[in-house]
Amino acid sequence: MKHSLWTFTVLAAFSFSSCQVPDAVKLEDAGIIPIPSIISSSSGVFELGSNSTIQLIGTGDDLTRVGDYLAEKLRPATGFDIPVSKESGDLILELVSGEPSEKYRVEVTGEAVKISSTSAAGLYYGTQTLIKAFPVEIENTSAVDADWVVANGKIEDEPEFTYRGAMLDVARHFISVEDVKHYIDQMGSLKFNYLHLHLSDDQGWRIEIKSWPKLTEIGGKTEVGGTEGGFFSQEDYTEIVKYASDRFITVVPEIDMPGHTNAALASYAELNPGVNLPDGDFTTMTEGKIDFDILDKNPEPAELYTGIEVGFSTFATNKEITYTFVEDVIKELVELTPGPYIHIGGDESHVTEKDDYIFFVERVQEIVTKYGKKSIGWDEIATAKLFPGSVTQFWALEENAILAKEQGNQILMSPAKRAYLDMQYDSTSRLGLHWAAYIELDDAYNWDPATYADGINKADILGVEAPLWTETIGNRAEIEYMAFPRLAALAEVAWSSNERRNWKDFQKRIAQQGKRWDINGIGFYRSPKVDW
Ligand code: TNX
Repeated sequence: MKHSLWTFTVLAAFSFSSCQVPDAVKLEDAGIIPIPSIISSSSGVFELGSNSTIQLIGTGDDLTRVGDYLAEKLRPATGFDIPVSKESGDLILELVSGEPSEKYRVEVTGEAVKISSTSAAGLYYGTQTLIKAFPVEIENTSAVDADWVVANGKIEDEPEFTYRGAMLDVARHFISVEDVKHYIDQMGSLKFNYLHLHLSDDQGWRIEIKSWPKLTEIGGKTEVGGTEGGFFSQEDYTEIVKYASDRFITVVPEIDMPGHTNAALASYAELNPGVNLPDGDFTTMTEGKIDFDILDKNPEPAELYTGIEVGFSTFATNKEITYTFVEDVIKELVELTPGPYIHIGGDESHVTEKDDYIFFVERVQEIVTKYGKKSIGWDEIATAKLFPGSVTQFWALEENAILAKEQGNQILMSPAKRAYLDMQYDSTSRLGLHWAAYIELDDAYNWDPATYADGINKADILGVEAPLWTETIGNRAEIEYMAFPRLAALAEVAWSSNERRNWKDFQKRIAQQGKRWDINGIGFYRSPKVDW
């Protein structure tokens, strides 16, 4: 009798306590991507309730924005008010004094959650981590019934690389402002901090340049496959820059040159040295060389191009008008771009003579420098003299990365075999190319930027970028299918140290992320490597 009473008491106490304080998955198992540097757990949970409030400690618009962001993220699914104030709160965002860094700390106790950092960006990353520590139902956009608990513990985190980028090719297929913003939202949640926009290519010119209006009037009209193209007005571009910056993401605009310029050459004949479309007649070339004399006298605009060949176009590198043009474009872009970089392209200029290419790349860097910015270019630019601070984006040739390093310049790692989101997952993928590789989720995950290329070490690397080329990708659903889940793998490659990363653990965490994407309505690729 005594015994069963004891059993009853214990059971009652158990069920009573589990009813009062619901369980939460430990922070280690919550599915946080990218994996934070340090996670330690303790017993108990913090529970968000209808009286919860956010308290801001510190000053500045950025701090308020992060507070509002957290509130807006937590309100819909919980149905709670979650006011933001300086008074008091159980969700505390503290901007601490000190050298601003992206490092942040999250401390969860039964009473409160406190996120602290010396920068608003750090607080933003902390809120992203916190959101992922809540049950996945927090992603709902209308109220659902759930226990809004986070396990007690402490997270300390900081990024491995200062540049964590993603690129959208809006030239091969135009991508609308709305779709770019949607991508930015996902980038923000994965702690990316640079959005590279590939704004011009053979198939389209996508940014309004007021001093050269035909670029968009003519060059923006079409896209791959011959469908209608489009372009960003300067207002659209500014809106993207602002939207990104509100999420601590800096836009890097790219004008690809001297190759990949057919859309510009179709818009303005005077830029055209007369190289024609692939399979077209190269009538203005004599013995494989471009006969500039003929064209200087009688330049013709190129035809608009809607195929997917590369390497057939070039600016006339020996004409002064080319540099007037480039300077006008860069000047207008710089006025719209608060970030430090202008991307000058430089890849696959197969019909530009080597000397002409080098001359061009050096002059363009000079123009970028004149307007107070630094250049980024695809790895071929390292065959030219690099200006101090110019960044070489490694995509194909290790020897070019080495050339950059030898010149004392930094490298942005985008190896096509690992980081290209337009590569097919396997031979059955319905979208994508495979000239570099098939890239399954584990291929995108299992590489170390610091040992990937012989002779290129951590200190030589500015960061990691995941490019999405769009020859085969034409709408939001297709973007999502190619980018996710691989973008999350690359976010972890860029943010988390190699020692901290582990494929088996990532497999589990990405499955939880998949549940969030399902709630967000993101149609990701269900890689067979993951038990979704
Ligand atoms: C190579 S990567 C290119 C792009 C293509 C891409 C397709 C690079 C610098 N140039 O022009 O879109 O392959 O995967």
